[in-house]
Amino acid sequence: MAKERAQAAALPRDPIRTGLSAEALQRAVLDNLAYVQGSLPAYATKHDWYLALAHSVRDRLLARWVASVEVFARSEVKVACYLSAEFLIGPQLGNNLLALGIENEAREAMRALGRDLDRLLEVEEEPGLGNGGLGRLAACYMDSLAALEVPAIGYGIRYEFGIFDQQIVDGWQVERTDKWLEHGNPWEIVRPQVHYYVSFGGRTEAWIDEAGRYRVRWLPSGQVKGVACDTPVAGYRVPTCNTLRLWKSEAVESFDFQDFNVGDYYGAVQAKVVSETLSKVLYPNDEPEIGKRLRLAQQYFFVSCSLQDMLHLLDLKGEPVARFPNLFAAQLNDTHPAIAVAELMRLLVDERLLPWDEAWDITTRTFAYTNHTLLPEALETWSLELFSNLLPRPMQIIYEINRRFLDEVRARLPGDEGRVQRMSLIDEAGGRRVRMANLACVGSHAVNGVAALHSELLKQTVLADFAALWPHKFDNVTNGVTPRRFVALSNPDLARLLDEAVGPGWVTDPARLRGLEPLADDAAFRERWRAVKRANKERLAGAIRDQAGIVVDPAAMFDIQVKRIHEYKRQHLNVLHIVTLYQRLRRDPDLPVAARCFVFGGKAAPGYHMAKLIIRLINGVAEVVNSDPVMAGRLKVAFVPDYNVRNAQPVYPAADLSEQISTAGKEASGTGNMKFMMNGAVTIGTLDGANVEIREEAGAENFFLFGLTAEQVRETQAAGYRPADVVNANAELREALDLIAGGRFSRGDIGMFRPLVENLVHHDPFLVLADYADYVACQDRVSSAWTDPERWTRMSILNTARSGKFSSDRAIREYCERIWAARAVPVEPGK
Ligand code: NBG
Repeated sequence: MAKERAQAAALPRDPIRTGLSAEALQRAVLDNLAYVQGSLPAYATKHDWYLALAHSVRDRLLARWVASVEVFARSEVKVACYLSAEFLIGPQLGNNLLALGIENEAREAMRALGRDLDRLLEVEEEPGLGNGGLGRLAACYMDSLAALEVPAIGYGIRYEFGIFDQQIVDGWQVERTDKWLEHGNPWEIVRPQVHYYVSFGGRTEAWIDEAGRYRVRWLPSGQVKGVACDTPVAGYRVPTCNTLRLWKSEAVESFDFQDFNVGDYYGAVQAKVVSETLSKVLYPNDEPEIGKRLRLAQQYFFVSCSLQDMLHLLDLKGEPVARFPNLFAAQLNDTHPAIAVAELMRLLVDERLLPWDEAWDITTRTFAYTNHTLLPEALETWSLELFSNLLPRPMQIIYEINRRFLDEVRARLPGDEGRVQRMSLIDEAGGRRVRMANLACVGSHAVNGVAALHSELLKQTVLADFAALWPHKFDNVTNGVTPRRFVALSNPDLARLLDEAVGPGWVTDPARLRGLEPLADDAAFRERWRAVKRANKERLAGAIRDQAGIVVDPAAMFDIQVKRIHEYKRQHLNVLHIVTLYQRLRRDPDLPVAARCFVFGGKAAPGYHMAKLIIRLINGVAEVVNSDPVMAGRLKVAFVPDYNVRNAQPVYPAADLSEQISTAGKEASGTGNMKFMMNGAVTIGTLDGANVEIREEAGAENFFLFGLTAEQVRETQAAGYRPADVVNANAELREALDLIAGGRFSRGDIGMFRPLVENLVHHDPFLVLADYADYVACQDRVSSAWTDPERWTRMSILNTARSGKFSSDRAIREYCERIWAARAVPVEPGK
C-alpha cells in the first residue's frame, strides 16, 4: 500500500520538466514556447517568452507540489488554513526562481535564447488581490509557512479584477480597472472538479426527521458554484510547496435550466451573470468597511467553499469529523471570514447531524482570530435585515450562538446588563446589526493583535469585555515580513554583501544579521554599505524619472512614505514639514538644509475624498517645489503612481529615512516599517504599532522618535483638544497652513484645499497639528544626523543587523506553537 502511494506521488521525472540546469531550462522554454504557446522563437513576443519561462518554472514546482499534497494526505499532519479575503502575493516569477535557487540558471538560459530575464520579469502582471498591509501579510505568511515546511492552505477569493490601477491626472488620483487576467495566468491551475455549492437567500424550515431529531433545512432562493483555482507556494530552498486556493464563482446549471424551460433565455443568462459577479472585483477600501450586500456575499461564498473543502479533505483521509480540529487549524484574518464560525456550525449541525455542543466544541477548537485594527469605524457590522435576507440559516445559527453565549455571560458575571449588551453578537442600538468581531471572539479559542501595543490596547478598548471574560484567549503575535521577497529578491546587492558578511544563512535565520554589528564600526565596510545604498537609489531615481517624470538626485537623503493614503497615517503631516522647509529656504536661500528627496506612494480608497485630496496636495507641493530654482539641489518631491508589490520592491532598498508617523494608537502594526528597517533605512516614527518594537530592537539612538504617546493622545482628546490654539501659538505652522489654503499649491485655487485645512484647524481628529512642532524638531535632528555620513551609515547597518525579529518566519513559528499546534512536515519529492 505504502509503495503504491509512493509511486502515485512521483511524477514522471522528465528532465525537460524538472531539470534545474541552465541547459535543461533552455530546452524547457523552447518546448513550452512551442507546445504551450504554440509559437516559435522567430515569431514569439516578449509575452510569449515570459509565458514559456513561467510554465517552465511552474513545471519545476509541480513535482514538489504533488509530493507535498501526497505527504499531507497520507500522514498525521495538521494543516494550517489561512482564511483571508485578500492575498497580495505580488509577481511570481522572480520569487519562484529565488525559492528554487535557479535565478542564475534562468538568466543564462534566456541569454542563450537571446532574451534578457529582467525584461521578461517586467512583463508579468501582478495579482493585486488585496488592498494593503493585511493582504500582503497573508502573502508573507504563506511564504513563511512553506519555507518552514508547515503544511498550509491559503483560502481566499480569485477576484477577476484586483485593486484598481492608479493613475495621476492633473495631480488627482484616477482609478482604472485592473485587468490582471487579460493575458492569462500561468501560475494558476484551475480545478473544475474541485467545486462546492453555496446557498443564498430564501427561507428555512424546521422539521423532525425519521430518527426524531429536530432539523432545519434551508430552502435558498439561489446557489452559486465555487471552483478552486490553485497557485503553488514554493518554500525557499526546500521541497515543500503549499497551496493558495482561491475560489471563483460560477453559475449553477440547474438554476438556469428552470428559466430555459419556460423560455426565459435572458433570465437564464442573467442568473449566470449575477453568479459570476460574486468573485468579480475586490472592494478597494482598506480600513473602513461599508455595508454592501455583495461584499457579505463574497465573504460567505469563500468561507463556505473553504470549509466544505476542509471537510472534504477530512473525508478523503477517512477521518471522523470529531478529529477536525486535530487536522485543521483555521485562522481568521480579520473579521472578513468571521462568518466561518456560523458556517462551520451549520455544516456540522445541519449536514453532518452533530449535536450542537459537540459541533461547538469542534468549531471553537478550530478557529483563531487576528484583529488588525482599533479604528472603531472599521469594525465590521452588518445590518440584521441584510444578513437575514441573504443568509437566513447562518443568521439563525448566530442567534443560537448568541443566546447560549449571553447565558454564559450572565451566569459568570451576573447583574451587568450593560456588559451583556456590549458583548452581544447583535447590536440592538438604532438599526440592529450583527457584530462580526464579537462573533469571531466567541467562536475562537485564541484572539491576537498584531503588535505588542496593539494587543494591549485591544484588551483595554474594543475587546475589553471579552478579555475580561476569557483572559487566556488573548495573545499577541507581532507581524513579520518575508526577507526572501523584501531583501533577497528586492535588494540583490545588499543580499550579496550580507552573504559575504554573515553567511547566506541570514535568509532563513535572520538572527545571524547580528553579526553585522561589529562591522558597523569598520570604515571600509561602511563604505561598501553606502555603495550598495547608492546604487539602489540610482535605480529608484530611474524609476521615478520613468514613472513620475521627476528627476531626483541620488546623493540627497531619500525620505520615503509609502502606504495606503489615510488620515491616521498622516501623509499630510509629512507635507506640512516639506512646506515648512520650503518656507525656510524661501526666506533664507543660504540656510543649511540637508538635501532631501521626499518620495510618496499609495492608493486612496476611491470614495475617500480627504485621502484623494491629500494626494492632490502632495502633487501640488511637488509641482511648486520641483520648479522653484531656489529649491534646486535642496528639495524634491515625488509621488510615484500605482504603488503595488512590484513597484514597492525597488523602494525599500533605496530608502534612507522611513516615515512611520501615524497617530499613536491608530496603526495596528505596520509592516512597511519592517521592510524599510531590513533594508537599512532609519525610522522617524511615533510610538505606534510595531514602531515600538522596532525602536526597542534598533536601540533608541538609531531611531528618530517624536510625538504624543497613545495615552497622551487619549488625554489630549479627553481634555478638549483645540487645534486652532495650536495654530495660533506656532507661526511656522500658521504660515504653512495659510500657504496651502491661499492656493500656492493649487495654482491659485483657494477652494481646493479648504476642506483639508479647515478639517485640520477645526477638528484634527488625528492630532496632526498637535504633533507638528515635535515632528519638525525631530526632522531637524534627522537633517543634522545626515550631515555625518559615517554616523548615518552606522545607524543604517545597525537597523538591518537588528531587524531579525521582524521576519515572518518568527511570527509563523509563534502562530504554530502558541495558536495552531502545527509543526513542520518535511517533504521528499519523488519518494
Ligand atoms: C492593517 C493595519 C496595519 C497592519 C496590517 C496587517 C487592516 C484592517 N489593518 O497596521 O492597519 O500592519 O493590517 O496586520 O487592513
